[in-house]
Amino acid sequence: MAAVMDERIETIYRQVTARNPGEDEFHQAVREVLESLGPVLVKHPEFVDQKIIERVCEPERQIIFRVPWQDDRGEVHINRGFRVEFNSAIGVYKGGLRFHPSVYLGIIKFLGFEQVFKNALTGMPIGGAKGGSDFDPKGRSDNEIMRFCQSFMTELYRHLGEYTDVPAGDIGVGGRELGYLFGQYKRITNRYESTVLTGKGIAWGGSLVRTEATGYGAVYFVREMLKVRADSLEGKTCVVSGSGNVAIYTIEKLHQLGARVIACSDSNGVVVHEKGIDLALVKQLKEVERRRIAEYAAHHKDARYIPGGNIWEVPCQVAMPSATQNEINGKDARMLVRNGCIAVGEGANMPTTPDGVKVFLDARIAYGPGKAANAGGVATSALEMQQNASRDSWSFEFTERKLDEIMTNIHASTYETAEEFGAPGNYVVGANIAGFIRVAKAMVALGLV
Ligand code: NDP
Ligand code: 2IT
Repeated sequence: MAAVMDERIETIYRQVTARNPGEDEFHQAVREVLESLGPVLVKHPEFVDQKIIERVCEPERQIIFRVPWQDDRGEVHINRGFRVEFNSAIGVYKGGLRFHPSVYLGIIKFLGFEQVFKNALTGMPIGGAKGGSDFDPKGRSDNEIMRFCQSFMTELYRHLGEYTDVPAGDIGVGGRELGYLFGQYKRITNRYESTVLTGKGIAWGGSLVRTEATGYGAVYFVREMLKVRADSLEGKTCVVSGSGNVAIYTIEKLHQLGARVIACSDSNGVVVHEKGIDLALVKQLKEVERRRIAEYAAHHKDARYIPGGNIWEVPCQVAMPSATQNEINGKDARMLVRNGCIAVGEGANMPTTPDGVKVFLDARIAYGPGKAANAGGVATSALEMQQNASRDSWSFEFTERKLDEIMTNIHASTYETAEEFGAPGNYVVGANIAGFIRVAKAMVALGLV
Protein backbone atom coordinates (compact mmCIF):
# COMPACT_ATOMS: atom_id res chain seq x y z
CA MET A 1 0.00 0.00 0.00
CA ALA A 2 1.19 3.51 -0.73
CA ALA A 3 3.33 4.55 2.22
CA VAL A 4 2.73 8.25 1.62
CA MET A 5 -0.74 9.65 1.30
CA ASP A 6 -1.34 12.66 -0.87
CA GLU A 7 -1.00 15.63 1.50
CA ARG A 8 -4.52 16.84 0.83
CA ILE A 9 -5.88 13.40 1.57
CA GLU A 10 -3.78 13.12 4.74
CA THR A 11 -5.44 16.32 5.99
CA ILE A 12 -8.89 14.90 5.29
CA TYR A 13 -7.96 11.70 7.09
CA ARG A 14 -6.83 13.66 10.14
CA GLN A 15 -10.15 15.52 10.16
CA VAL A 16 -12.05 12.22 9.97
CA THR A 17 -10.18 10.72 12.93
CA ALA A 18 -10.57 13.89 15.02
CA ARG A 19 -14.27 14.07 14.25
CA ASN A 20 -14.95 10.39 14.98
CA PRO A 21 -12.85 9.70 18.06
CA GLY A 22 -12.41 6.15 19.33
CA GLU A 23 -13.80 4.50 16.19
CA ASP A 24 -10.69 2.52 15.30
CA GLU A 25 -12.24 0.19 12.72
CA PHE A 26 -13.85 3.14 10.93
CA HIS A 27 -10.51 4.96 10.83
CA GLN A 28 -8.85 1.83 9.45
CA ALA A 29 -11.42 1.40 6.67
CA VAL A 30 -11.26 5.09 5.71
CA ARG A 31 -7.48 5.14 5.66
CA GLU A 32 -7.29 2.07 3.46
CA VAL A 33 -9.57 3.64 0.84
CA LEU A 34 -8.04 7.11 1.04
CA GLU A 35 -4.53 5.75 0.51
CA SER A 36 -5.60 4.62 -2.95
CA LEU A 37 -7.18 7.87 -4.08
CA GLY A 38 -4.24 10.23 -4.74
CA PRO A 39 -4.02 9.47 -8.49
CA VAL A 40 -7.81 9.83 -8.84
CA LEU A 41 -7.74 13.45 -7.70
CA VAL A 42 -5.09 14.24 -10.29
CA LYS A 43 -7.39 12.96 -13.05
CA HIS A 44 -10.57 14.40 -11.56
CA PRO A 45 -10.06 17.90 -10.11
CA GLU A 46 -13.85 18.25 -9.92
CA PHE A 47 -13.81 15.71 -7.06
CA VAL A 48 -11.50 18.09 -5.16
CA ASP A 49 -13.67 21.17 -5.90
CA GLN A 50 -16.79 19.35 -4.82
CA LYS A 51 -15.11 17.97 -1.67
CA ILE A 52 -16.24 14.49 -2.62
CA ILE A 53 -13.80 12.70 -0.30
CA GLU A 54 -14.85 14.84 2.68
CA ARG A 55 -18.50 14.16 1.86
CA VAL A 56 -18.08 10.44 1.27
CA CYS A 57 -16.53 10.03 4.73
CA GLU A 58 -19.53 11.58 6.49
CA PRO A 59 -22.60 9.31 6.69
CA GLU A 60 -25.78 10.86 5.32
CA ARG A 61 -27.70 9.76 8.41
CA GLN A 62 -26.91 7.85 11.63
CA ILE A 63 -29.68 6.33 13.70
CA ILE A 64 -29.05 5.01 17.22
CA PHE A 65 -31.86 3.59 19.30
CA ARG A 66 -32.77 1.69 22.46
CA VAL A 67 -33.79 -1.94 22.09
CA PRO A 68 -35.49 -3.21 25.26
CA TRP A 69 -36.51 -6.87 25.47
CA GLN A 70 -37.29 -9.58 28.00
CA ASP A 71 -35.54 -12.95 28.29
CA ASP A 72 -37.30 -16.26 29.00
CA ARG A 73 -36.99 -15.75 32.76
CA GLY A 74 -38.65 -12.35 32.55
CA GLU A 75 -35.45 -10.35 33.06
CA VAL A 76 -35.32 -7.06 31.15
CA HIS A 77 -32.36 -6.30 28.88
CA ILE A 78 -31.42 -3.09 27.11
CA ASN A 79 -29.37 -3.23 23.92
CA ARG A 80 -28.37 -0.53 21.48
CA GLY A 81 -29.54 -0.57 17.87
CA PHE A 82 -27.86 1.15 14.92
CA ARG A 83 -28.52 1.99 11.31
CA VAL A 84 -25.95 4.10 9.51
CA GLU A 85 -27.24 5.24 6.13
CA PHE A 86 -23.95 6.09 4.55
CA ASN A 87 -24.45 7.04 0.95
CA SER A 88 -27.41 7.01 -1.46
CA ALA A 89 -25.83 8.60 -4.54
CA ILE A 90 -26.26 5.52 -6.75
CA GLY A 91 -29.26 3.83 -5.13
CA VAL A 92 -31.25 3.06 -1.99
CA TYR A 93 -29.35 2.44 1.23
CA LYS A 94 -28.36 -1.23 1.16
CA GLY A 95 -26.37 -3.36 3.55
CA GLY A 96 -26.72 -5.94 6.28
CA LEU A 97 -27.55 -6.04 9.98
CA ARG A 98 -25.05 -7.49 12.45
CA PHE A 99 -25.96 -8.83 15.89
CA HIS A 100 -22.77 -9.36 17.90
CA PRO A 101 -21.63 -8.17 21.35
CA SER A 102 -18.65 -6.34 19.79
CA VAL A 103 -20.93 -4.02 17.80
CA TYR A 104 -20.62 -0.27 18.48
CA LEU A 105 -20.86 2.76 16.24
CA GLY A 106 -17.28 2.38 14.93
CA ILE A 107 -17.96 -1.15 13.64
CA ILE A 108 -21.21 -0.19 11.94
CA LYS A 109 -19.55 2.85 10.34
CA PHE A 110 -16.60 0.84 9.01
CA LEU A 111 -19.00 -1.68 7.52
CA GLY A 112 -21.25 1.02 6.07
CA PHE A 113 -18.29 2.84 4.55
CA GLU A 114 -16.95 -0.35 2.92
CA GLN A 115 -20.45 -1.16 1.70
CA VAL A 116 -20.64 2.08 -0.31
CA PHE A 117 -17.73 1.06 -2.56
CA LYS A 118 -18.57 -2.64 -2.60
CA ASN A 119 -22.09 -1.92 -3.79
CA ALA A 120 -20.73 0.42 -6.46
CA LEU A 121 -18.45 -2.36 -7.73
CA THR A 122 -21.44 -4.62 -8.37
CA GLY A 123 -22.60 -2.19 -11.07
CA MET A 124 -26.08 -2.28 -9.56
CA PRO A 125 -28.18 0.64 -8.29
CA ILE A 126 -27.52 0.24 -4.56
CA GLY A 127 -26.18 2.77 -2.06
CA GLY A 128 -24.38 1.82 1.14
CA ALA A 129 -25.58 1.30 4.72
CA LYS A 130 -25.10 -1.01 7.68
CA GLY A 131 -26.89 -1.63 10.94
CA GLY A 132 -27.13 -3.96 13.86
CA SER A 133 -26.93 -4.26 17.60
CA ASP A 134 -24.61 -5.23 20.44
CA PHE A 135 -27.11 -8.00 21.23
CA ASP A 136 -25.40 -11.39 21.72
CA PRO A 137 -27.53 -14.15 20.18
CA LYS A 138 -25.30 -16.95 21.51
CA GLY A 139 -27.18 -19.30 23.81
CA ARG A 140 -30.48 -17.47 23.36
CA SER A 141 -33.68 -19.42 22.77
CA ASP A 142 -35.75 -19.06 19.64
CA ASN A 143 -38.32 -17.05 21.58
CA GLU A 144 -35.68 -14.67 22.92
CA ILE A 145 -34.33 -14.12 19.42
CA MET A 146 -37.87 -13.43 18.21
CA ARG A 147 -38.61 -10.93 20.97
CA PHE A 148 -35.34 -9.15 20.36
CA CYS A 149 -35.99 -8.94 16.60
CA GLN A 150 -39.51 -7.62 17.22
CA SER A 151 -38.23 -4.90 19.53
CA PHE A 152 -35.42 -3.98 17.12
CA MET A 153 -37.84 -3.66 14.19
CA THR A 154 -40.33 -1.66 16.25
CA GLU A 155 -37.92 1.27 15.91
CA LEU A 156 -36.16 0.38 12.67
CA TYR A 157 -39.32 0.02 10.55
CA ARG A 158 -39.90 3.78 10.26
CA HIS A 159 -36.55 4.21 8.52
CA LEU A 160 -37.02 1.45 5.93
CA GLY A 161 -38.70 1.38 2.54
CA GLU A 162 -38.33 -0.13 -0.92
CA TYR A 163 -37.13 3.28 -2.14
CA THR A 164 -35.30 4.27 1.05
CA ASP A 165 -33.37 1.61 2.92
CA VAL A 166 -33.30 -2.18 2.44
CA PRO A 167 -31.33 -4.18 5.05
CA ALA A 168 -30.26 -7.84 4.91
CA GLY A 169 -28.24 -10.20 7.13
CA ASP A 170 -24.65 -10.23 8.38
CA ILE A 171 -23.00 -11.84 11.43
CA GLY A 172 -25.71 -13.21 13.74
CA VAL A 173 -28.52 -12.34 11.34
CA GLY A 174 -29.70 -15.03 8.91
CA GLY A 175 -32.96 -16.45 7.62
CA ARG A 176 -34.50 -16.97 11.06
CA GLU A 177 -33.85 -13.40 12.23
CA LEU A 178 -34.96 -11.85 8.92
CA GLY A 179 -38.22 -13.79 9.22
CA TYR A 180 -38.94 -12.40 12.69
CA LEU A 181 -37.90 -8.91 11.57
CA PHE A 182 -40.24 -9.02 8.58
CA GLY A 183 -43.10 -10.47 10.64
CA GLN A 184 -42.94 -7.44 12.93
CA TYR A 185 -42.57 -4.98 10.03
CA LYS A 186 -45.69 -6.42 8.40
CA ARG A 187 -47.63 -6.32 11.63
CA ILE A 188 -46.79 -2.70 12.40
CA THR A 189 -47.34 -1.36 8.89
CA ASN A 190 -50.16 -3.64 7.75
CA ARG A 191 -48.36 -3.95 4.41
CA TYR A 192 -46.83 -7.02 2.80
CA GLU A 193 -43.77 -5.08 1.71
CA SER A 194 -41.22 -7.86 1.60
CA THR A 195 -39.25 -5.49 -0.65
CA VAL A 196 -37.86 -3.78 2.48
CA LEU A 197 -35.52 -6.68 3.26
CA THR A 198 -33.36 -9.12 1.29
CA GLY A 199 -32.11 -12.55 2.23
CA LYS A 200 -35.75 -13.51 2.78
CA GLY A 201 -36.99 -17.09 2.93
CA ILE A 202 -37.99 -18.60 -0.42
CA ALA A 203 -41.60 -18.97 0.78
CA TRP A 204 -41.97 -15.23 1.41
CA GLY A 205 -40.25 -13.41 -1.42
CA GLY A 206 -36.63 -14.50 -1.18
CA SER A 207 -34.28 -15.35 -4.02
CA LEU A 208 -32.64 -18.69 -4.68
CA VAL A 209 -28.84 -18.49 -4.32
CA ARG A 210 -28.91 -15.57 -1.82
CA THR A 211 -27.94 -17.95 1.01
CA GLU A 212 -25.02 -19.30 -1.01
CA ALA A 213 -24.11 -16.04 -2.75
CA THR A 214 -21.36 -14.51 -0.62
CA GLY A 215 -19.37 -17.72 -0.32
CA TYR A 216 -19.89 -18.80 -3.93
CA GLY A 217 -19.05 -15.30 -5.15
CA ALA A 218 -15.83 -15.14 -3.13
CA VAL A 219 -14.71 -18.43 -4.67
CA TYR A 220 -15.53 -17.17 -8.18
CA PHE A 221 -13.38 -14.14 -7.46
CA VAL A 222 -10.44 -16.36 -6.44
CA ARG A 223 -11.03 -18.52 -9.52
CA GLU A 224 -10.69 -15.38 -11.67
CA MET A 225 -7.55 -14.18 -9.87
CA LEU A 226 -5.94 -17.59 -10.44
CA LYS A 227 -7.05 -17.64 -14.08
CA VAL A 228 -5.05 -14.47 -14.73
CA ARG A 229 -2.03 -16.37 -13.38
CA ALA A 230 -2.78 -19.36 -15.63
CA ASP A 231 -3.74 -21.36 -12.56
CA SER A 232 -6.93 -22.86 -11.13
CA LEU A 233 -8.52 -24.09 -7.90
CA GLU A 234 -8.36 -27.70 -9.02
CA GLY A 235 -6.46 -29.73 -6.40
CA LYS A 236 -5.63 -26.74 -4.20
CA THR A 237 -5.45 -27.13 -0.41
CA CYS A 238 -7.56 -24.45 1.28
CA VAL A 239 -8.45 -23.15 4.72
CA VAL A 240 -11.65 -21.22 5.43
CA SER A 241 -12.07 -19.41 8.75
CA GLY A 242 -15.45 -19.29 10.48
CA SER A 243 -18.24 -21.81 10.08
CA GLY A 244 -21.19 -19.51 9.49
CA ASN A 245 -23.08 -18.60 6.36
CA VAL A 246 -20.15 -17.28 4.32
CA ALA A 247 -17.74 -20.03 5.40
CA ILE A 248 -20.16 -22.86 4.65
CA TYR A 249 -20.87 -21.82 1.07
CA THR A 250 -17.25 -20.92 0.44
CA ILE A 251 -16.35 -24.50 1.38
CA GLU A 252 -19.18 -25.85 -0.79
CA LYS A 253 -18.04 -24.02 -3.93
CA LEU A 254 -14.35 -24.77 -3.32
CA HIS A 255 -15.20 -28.46 -3.16
CA GLN A 256 -17.34 -28.20 -6.31
CA LEU A 257 -14.39 -26.65 -8.16
CA GLY A 258 -12.05 -29.46 -7.16
CA ALA A 259 -10.23 -27.87 -4.22
CA ARG A 260 -9.89 -29.48 -0.79
CA VAL A 261 -10.74 -27.50 2.34
CA ILE A 262 -8.85 -28.93 5.30
CA ALA A 263 -9.75 -26.49 8.11
CA CYS A 264 -12.53 -24.24 9.39
CA SER A 265 -13.20 -22.60 12.77
CA ASP A 266 -15.34 -20.55 15.12
CA SER A 267 -14.41 -18.08 17.83
CA ASN A 268 -13.53 -20.96 20.19
CA GLY A 269 -11.23 -23.06 18.04
CA VAL A 270 -10.14 -24.72 14.82
CA VAL A 271 -11.01 -28.01 13.18
CA VAL A 272 -8.40 -29.62 10.93
CA HIS A 273 -9.42 -32.54 8.74
CA GLU A 274 -6.76 -33.41 6.19
CA LYS A 275 -9.11 -35.67 4.25
CA GLY A 276 -11.30 -32.67 3.55
CA ILE A 277 -13.99 -30.98 5.67
CA ASP A 278 -17.25 -32.95 5.78
CA LEU A 279 -19.57 -30.13 4.78
CA ALA A 280 -22.81 -32.06 5.33
CA LEU A 281 -21.74 -32.43 8.98
CA VAL A 282 -20.85 -28.72 9.31
CA LYS A 283 -24.26 -27.78 7.88
CA GLN A 284 -26.02 -30.14 10.26
CA LEU A 285 -24.10 -28.80 13.29
CA LYS A 286 -24.32 -25.11 12.41
CA GLU A 287 -27.43 -24.57 10.29
CA VAL A 288 -29.74 -27.15 11.83
CA GLU A 289 -28.56 -27.75 15.41
CA ARG A 290 -26.81 -24.37 16.03
CA ARG A 291 -23.92 -26.06 17.83
CA ARG A 292 -20.20 -25.26 18.14
CA ILE A 293 -17.60 -26.47 15.62
CA ALA A 294 -15.79 -28.31 18.48
CA GLU A 295 -18.36 -31.08 18.09
CA TYR A 296 -17.12 -31.88 14.58
CA ALA A 297 -14.20 -33.94 15.89
CA ALA A 298 -16.53 -36.27 17.80
CA HIS A 299 -17.91 -37.44 14.44
CA HIS A 300 -14.56 -37.98 12.68
CA LYS A 301 -11.77 -39.80 14.45
CA ASP A 302 -9.18 -38.53 11.93
CA ALA A 303 -10.13 -34.85 12.52
CA ARG A 304 -8.43 -32.66 15.12
CA TYR A 305 -10.04 -29.89 17.15
CA ILE A 306 -7.60 -27.27 18.46
CA PRO A 307 -9.23 -25.16 21.20
CA GLY A 308 -8.13 -21.53 20.87
CA GLY A 309 -6.11 -22.48 17.78
CA ASN A 310 -4.98 -20.13 15.04
CA ILE A 311 -6.29 -21.34 11.67
CA TRP A 312 -3.64 -19.40 9.72
CA GLU A 313 -0.99 -21.75 11.11
CA VAL A 314 -2.49 -24.56 9.01
CA PRO A 315 -0.41 -24.68 5.80
CA CYS A 316 -2.52 -24.03 2.69
CA GLN A 317 -2.35 -22.72 -0.86
CA VAL A 318 -5.58 -20.72 -0.69
CA ALA A 319 -6.87 -18.89 2.41
CA MET A 320 -10.41 -17.57 2.63
CA PRO A 321 -11.04 -15.55 5.81
CA SER A 322 -14.81 -15.73 6.33
CA ALA A 323 -15.39 -14.84 9.99
CA THR A 324 -14.75 -11.24 11.05
CA GLN A 325 -12.64 -8.06 10.86
CA ASN A 326 -8.92 -8.08 11.65
CA GLU A 327 -8.69 -11.87 11.95
CA ILE A 328 -5.39 -11.96 9.98
CA ASN A 329 -2.56 -9.82 11.36
CA GLY A 330 0.92 -9.22 9.95
CA LYS A 331 2.34 -12.27 11.67
CA ASP A 332 -0.45 -14.51 10.37
CA ALA A 333 0.02 -13.12 6.87
CA ARG A 334 3.76 -13.81 6.95
CA MET A 335 3.08 -17.34 8.14
CA LEU A 336 0.58 -17.94 5.33
CA VAL A 337 3.03 -16.70 2.70
CA ARG A 338 5.91 -18.69 4.20
CA ASN A 339 3.77 -21.84 4.17
CA GLY A 340 3.11 -21.49 0.44
CA CYS A 341 -0.19 -19.58 0.27
CA ILE A 342 -0.66 -18.16 -3.23
CA ALA A 343 -4.15 -16.67 -2.98
CA VAL A 344 -6.32 -14.97 -0.36
CA GLY A 345 -9.99 -14.24 -1.02
CA GLU A 346 -11.78 -12.27 1.66
CA GLY A 347 -15.31 -13.48 2.33
CA ALA A 348 -15.38 -11.43 5.53
CA ASN A 349 -15.30 -7.63 5.68
CA MET A 350 -11.83 -6.17 6.39
CA PRO A 351 -10.48 -9.46 7.81
CA THR A 352 -6.83 -8.47 7.26
CA THR A 353 -5.07 -5.76 9.30
CA PRO A 354 -3.16 -3.09 7.32
CA ASP A 355 0.22 -4.71 8.05
CA GLY A 356 -1.20 -8.06 6.92
CA VAL A 357 -2.40 -6.50 3.66
CA LYS A 358 1.07 -5.08 3.11
CA VAL A 359 2.59 -8.56 3.52
CA PHE A 360 0.25 -10.00 0.86
CA LEU A 361 0.85 -7.14 -1.56
CA ASP A 362 4.64 -7.20 -1.09
CA ALA A 363 4.66 -10.98 -1.63
CA ARG A 364 2.63 -10.40 -4.82
CA ILE A 365 0.26 -13.23 -4.06
CA ALA A 366 -3.29 -13.01 -5.49
CA TYR A 367 -5.03 -10.94 -2.82
CA GLY A 368 -8.75 -10.22 -3.25
CA PRO A 369 -9.95 -7.62 -0.71
CA GLY A 370 -13.40 -8.04 0.84
CA LYS A 371 -15.12 -5.17 -0.87
CA ALA A 372 -14.50 -6.88 -4.21
CA ALA A 373 -14.36 -10.56 -3.26
CA ASN A 374 -17.43 -10.68 -1.01
CA ALA A 375 -19.68 -8.46 -3.14
CA GLY A 376 -21.61 -11.51 -4.39
CA GLY A 377 -23.88 -11.43 -1.33
CA VAL A 378 -25.12 -7.90 -1.78
CA ALA A 379 -25.20 -8.33 -5.58
CA THR A 380 -27.58 -11.24 -5.15
CA SER A 381 -29.60 -9.08 -2.76
CA ALA A 382 -29.96 -6.68 -5.69
CA LEU A 383 -31.05 -9.63 -7.85
CA GLU A 384 -33.64 -10.42 -5.18
CA MET A 385 -34.86 -6.81 -5.42
CA GLN A 386 -35.13 -7.18 -9.21
CA GLN A 387 -37.21 -10.33 -8.83
CA ASN A 388 -39.45 -8.67 -6.23
CA ALA A 389 -39.95 -5.63 -8.46
CA SER A 390 -41.06 -7.79 -11.38
CA ARG A 391 -42.97 -10.22 -9.11
CA ASP A 392 -40.94 -13.00 -10.63
CA SER A 393 -38.68 -15.72 -9.26
CA TRP A 394 -35.75 -17.10 -11.14
CA SER A 395 -34.33 -20.62 -11.13
CA PHE A 396 -31.25 -21.54 -9.12
CA GLU A 397 -29.19 -22.06 -12.29
CA PHE A 398 -30.19 -18.74 -13.86
CA THR A 399 -29.51 -16.79 -10.65
CA GLU A 400 -26.18 -18.50 -10.07
CA ARG A 401 -25.13 -17.74 -13.64
CA LYS A 402 -25.92 -14.06 -13.01
CA LEU A 403 -23.87 -14.12 -9.80
CA ASP A 404 -20.96 -15.69 -11.66
CA GLU A 405 -21.16 -13.01 -14.36
CA ILE A 406 -21.23 -10.23 -11.76
CA MET A 407 -18.19 -11.60 -9.92
CA THR A 408 -16.32 -12.11 -13.18
CA ASN A 409 -17.09 -8.49 -14.09
CA ILE A 410 -15.99 -7.19 -10.68
CA HIS A 411 -12.74 -9.07 -11.08
CA ALA A 412 -12.22 -7.63 -14.56
CA SER A 413 -13.01 -4.05 -13.57
CA THR A 414 -10.81 -4.11 -10.44
CA TYR A 415 -7.99 -5.75 -12.38
CA GLU A 416 -8.22 -3.24 -15.22
CA THR A 417 -8.53 -0.24 -12.91
CA ALA A 418 -5.39 -1.32 -11.04
CA GLU A 419 -3.51 -1.48 -14.36
CA GLU A 420 -4.88 1.88 -15.49
CA PHE A 421 -3.73 3.56 -12.27
CA GLY A 422 -0.24 2.08 -12.36
CA ALA A 423 -0.66 -0.70 -9.79
CA PRO A 424 -0.93 -3.90 -11.84
CA GLY A 425 -2.16 -6.90 -9.87
CA ASN A 426 -3.12 -4.75 -6.86
CA TYR A 427 -6.84 -5.42 -6.33
CA VAL A 428 -6.89 -3.12 -3.27
CA VAL A 429 -6.12 -0.12 -5.44
CA GLY A 430 -8.36 -1.44 -8.24
CA ALA A 431 -11.38 -1.96 -5.97
CA ASN A 432 -11.02 1.30 -4.07
CA ILE A 433 -10.63 3.40 -7.18
CA ALA A 434 -13.27 1.68 -9.33
CA GLY A 435 -15.82 1.82 -6.50
CA PHE A 436 -15.00 5.38 -5.55
CA ILE A 437 -15.15 6.79 -9.07
CA ARG A 438 -18.64 5.41 -9.70
CA VAL A 439 -19.96 6.96 -6.47
CA ALA A 440 -18.05 10.22 -6.92
CA LYS A 441 -19.37 10.80 -10.44
CA ALA A 442 -22.93 10.28 -9.23
CA MET A 443 -22.36 12.66 -6.30
CA VAL A 444 -21.09 15.37 -8.65
CA ALA A 445 -24.09 14.84 -10.94
CA LEU A 446 -26.58 15.11 -8.07
CA GLY A 447 -25.21 18.45 -6.86
CA LEU A 448 -24.41 19.52 -3.32
CA VAL A 449 -26.71 17.26 -1.32
P1 NDP B 1 -22.35 -15.84 10.63
O1 NDP B 1 -22.93 -15.25 11.85
O2 NDP B 1 -23.16 -16.79 9.83
O3 NDP B 1 -20.97 -16.57 10.96
C1 NDP B 1 -19.92 -15.88 11.53
C2 NDP B 1 -18.77 -16.84 11.75
O4 NDP B 1 -17.61 -16.09 12.08
C3 NDP B 1 -19.00 -17.80 12.91
O5 NDP B 1 -18.32 -18.99 12.68
C4 NDP B 1 -18.40 -17.02 14.08
O6 NDP B 1 -17.98 -17.85 15.15
C5 NDP B 1 -17.22 -16.36 13.43
N1 NDP B 1 -16.96 -15.09 14.13
C6 NDP B 1 -17.78 -14.01 14.20
N2 NDP B 1 -17.26 -13.05 14.95
C7 NDP B 1 -16.09 -13.52 15.38
C8 NDP B 1 -15.08 -12.99 16.20
N3 NDP B 1 -15.17 -11.76 16.74
N4 NDP B 1 -13.97 -13.75 16.41
C9 NDP B 1 -13.88 -14.99 15.85
N5 NDP B 1 -14.82 -15.54 15.08
C10 NDP B 1 -15.89 -14.83 14.84
O7 NDP B 1 -21.92 -14.59 9.75
P2 NDP B 1 -21.58 -14.53 8.17
O8 NDP B 1 -21.01 -15.82 7.72
O9 NDP B 1 -22.76 -13.98 7.49
O10 NDP B 1 -20.47 -13.38 8.13
C11 NDP B 1 -19.07 -13.68 8.16
C12 NDP B 1 -18.30 -12.49 7.59
O11 NDP B 1 -18.70 -12.27 6.23
C13 NDP B 1 -18.52 -11.16 8.29
O12 NDP B 1 -17.31 -10.42 8.23
C14 NDP B 1 -19.56 -10.48 7.42
O13 NDP B 1 -19.53 -9.07 7.54
C15 NDP B 1 -19.09 -10.93 6.04
N6 NDP B 1 -20.08 -10.86 4.97
C16 NDP B 1 -21.28 -11.47 5.08
C17 NDP B 1 -22.18 -11.42 4.03
C18 NDP B 1 -23.47 -12.16 4.06
O14 NDP B 1 -24.18 -12.14 3.05
N7 NDP B 1 -23.84 -12.83 5.15
C19 NDP B 1 -21.89 -10.64 2.82
C20 NDP B 1 -20.56 -10.10 2.77
C21 NDP B 1 -19.71 -10.19 3.83
P3 NDP B 1 -18.81 -17.85 16.52
O15 NDP B 1 -20.05 -18.65 16.24
O16 NDP B 1 -17.91 -18.49 17.49
O17 NDP B 1 -19.11 -16.42 16.86
O1 2IT C 1 -21.45 -7.17 4.00
C1 2IT C 1 -22.35 -7.39 3.17
O2 2IT C 1 -22.21 -7.12 1.98
C2 2IT C 1 -23.58 -8.02 3.64
N1 2IT C 1 -23.70 -8.36 4.81
C3 2IT C 1 -24.73 -8.24 2.69
C4 2IT C 1 -25.53 -6.98 2.51
C5 2IT C 1 -26.80 -7.13 1.70
O3 2IT C 1 -27.55 -6.14 1.67
O4 2IT C 1 -27.06 -8.19 1.11
